[in-house]
Amino acid sequence: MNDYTAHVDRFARDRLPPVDQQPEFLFERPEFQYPDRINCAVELLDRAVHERGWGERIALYSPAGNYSYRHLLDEANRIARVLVEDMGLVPGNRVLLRGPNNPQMAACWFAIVKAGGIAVATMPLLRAKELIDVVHKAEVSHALCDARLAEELQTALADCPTLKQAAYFNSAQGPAGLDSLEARMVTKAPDFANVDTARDDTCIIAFTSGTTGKPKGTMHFHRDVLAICDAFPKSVLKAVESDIFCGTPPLAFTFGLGGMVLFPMRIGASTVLVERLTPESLLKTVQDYKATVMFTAPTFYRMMAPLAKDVDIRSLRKCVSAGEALPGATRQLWLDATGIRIIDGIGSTEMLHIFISHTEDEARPGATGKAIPGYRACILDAEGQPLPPGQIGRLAVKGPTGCRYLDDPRQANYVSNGWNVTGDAYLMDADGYFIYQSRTDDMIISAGYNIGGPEVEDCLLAHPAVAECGVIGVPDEERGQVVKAYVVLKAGYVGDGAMAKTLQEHVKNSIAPYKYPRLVEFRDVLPRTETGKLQRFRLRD
Ligand code: 3UK
Repeated sequence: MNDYTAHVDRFARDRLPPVDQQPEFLFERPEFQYPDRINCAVELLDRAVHERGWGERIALYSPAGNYSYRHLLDEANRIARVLVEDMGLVPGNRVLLRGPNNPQMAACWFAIVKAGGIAVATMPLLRAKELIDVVHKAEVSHALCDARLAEELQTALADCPTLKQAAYFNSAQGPAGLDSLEARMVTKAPDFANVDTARDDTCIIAFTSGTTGKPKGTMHFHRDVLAICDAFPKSVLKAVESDIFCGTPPLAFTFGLGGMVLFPMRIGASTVLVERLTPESLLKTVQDYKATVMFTAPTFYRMMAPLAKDVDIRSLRKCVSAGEALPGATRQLWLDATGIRIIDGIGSTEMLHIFISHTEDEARPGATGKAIPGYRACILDAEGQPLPPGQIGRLAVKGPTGCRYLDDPRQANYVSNGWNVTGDAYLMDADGYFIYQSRTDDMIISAGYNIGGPEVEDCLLAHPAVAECGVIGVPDEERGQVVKAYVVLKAGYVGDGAMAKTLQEHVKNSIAPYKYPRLVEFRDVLPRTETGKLQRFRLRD
C-alpha cells in the first residue's frame, strides 16, 4: 500500500526521484513512527495551544514585539485564510517565502504548511536572477515576501509566468502600494480548517546553498520535519521548555528553520528572532533576552570569543555549531572565553538537519562526533565499499530523513546503494568518531600526499596573528598541487614576507611538515556565503 496521499496539485508527488534512486530510510526507533495522516505545522502549533496548554507562553521574541503560541497560531490561521480564500491556494501548490528572521516570516511558514502548501523559502540576499531559477524549477504559484525585500521579487515576476499571486508582509516597513498581507489579514477570522495531509506529502522544498551549477531543490515530507525535531534535539541537545533559543541561521536555511523555530516549538520553549545579527549584536541578544541556547556557524564563535567579556552572557548554556567544520582552535577559544563546550554537528539540506554530532561530554577537538541515534554512518571507498577505521573516504549516511531532489539527475550523485553520500571526505577513528577532512572535491593532493585544507586552517587559526584563513590547493607543475593559504590578520599585524615565513614555520612545527602552505597571500576579508561558509571556489578563481 502506498500511504502517500496525493495533493490536489500533484507536482511534487510526480517529481520524486524514482524508487531505486531513493535513499534507504530507517524508522526503527519509536520516536520516528508517525501516524499515516499528520500535518507537521498542526502538530507543532495547533496542538501546542489546544492540547499541550502552551497558548500563553512566548513562542517568539523579537525587537518588534513578542508572539505567544496562541498569537502565532491566530496569525498563521489568518494568513492561511488569505492564501486559500483570497489567493486561491490549493494543497500541493508551492509558495515562495522570503524574509529575514522575524515573527511574521515564521507565521507565514506555518500558514503555508497548515494549508497543505509547500514552503519554498529563499535566502534574503538572493537577487532576481536566482529567484527566477527557483521559481521555474519548483513551478512556484504564490509568494509571501517581506515588504523590504519586494524589489528583487518584483523584478523577477516579469520572468515568472507561474507565479501569479504575491502578498507582502511587514508591509508598514516597506514601500507604499504593495499588496499588503496585513491589510488582508484584518478581514480574516483567527481560525482555519487545517489541511489533513499525509506524513508522506511534501511540505518544504529546500534549495541547496550549493556553490556551483543550478540550485537543487530537496523535497521533505511532514514526517521529516517532525523527525529532525525528535532526533538531534532529543538525543544530543537536550534542551528543555524553559530554554530560550537564539542564533543567526536564516529560516530559509534548514539549519535555521530547525534550530530557530521547529526545535524550540516542539518542546514548548521560546526563540528570539532578530534580523541581520553581527557577532556583537548576537552577544547583546543573549544578554537582553537571557538566551540559553545558541545556533550559529564556526566563524561567529571565533569572532564573538574576544567580545564575550564585555557582555553578561551567563544565561547561555548550550552552543551549537554547524555549516562547516569547527576548527579545534575555535572550540578552545570559545571554551576559554565562556566555559562552554560547543556542540558541533554536521547536517545538510539534503538530510534536512544534523546527523553526526556529540554531547558536550563527548566533545573532541577535530571530531564532528558519532552518528546520532536513528542515523547510521560509514566511510566508503571509491568503489562504494565500507572502509576500516583510520582510512579517508566518502562519508555516507542513512536515517529517518534523506535526499530527494526535485526532478534532478544529480540524485544519482548524492544517493548510492541507499546511502546518502554527502560529498565530504571523512575518516572514522577506532572509537567510532568521525573526523572531517575536507569536501571531497577540495582534497588537496600534493606530491602524492592527501592534505585536507581545514586541518591546515585549524593550525593557522591557533597562531595569535591570524583572524581568519582559508586553505586551498593550487595547480603546480612539479607537485600536481601545492597548499596555498589566504590569511586575514588581526589588527596590528602586518602581512609581509616575514609574517608569511612565521606562519609557515608555525605550521611546520605543529603538524606534518609536508602540509605547510608553500604559498601565503594576505587578504582583508574572505569570501563567505550568507550562511557563513567559506567559498573556496572563489579563492581558486
Ligand atoms: C558542510 C560541515 C563539517 C558539509 C546544514 C546543519 O550546512 C548545512 O547544509 P548545507 O546543505 O551544507 C552541507 C555541507 O556543509 N558541513 C555542515 N556542517 C558541518 N562540515 N562539519 C560540520 N559540522 O560539507 C556538508 O556536506 O548548506 C547544517 C543543519 C542543516 C543544514 N542544512
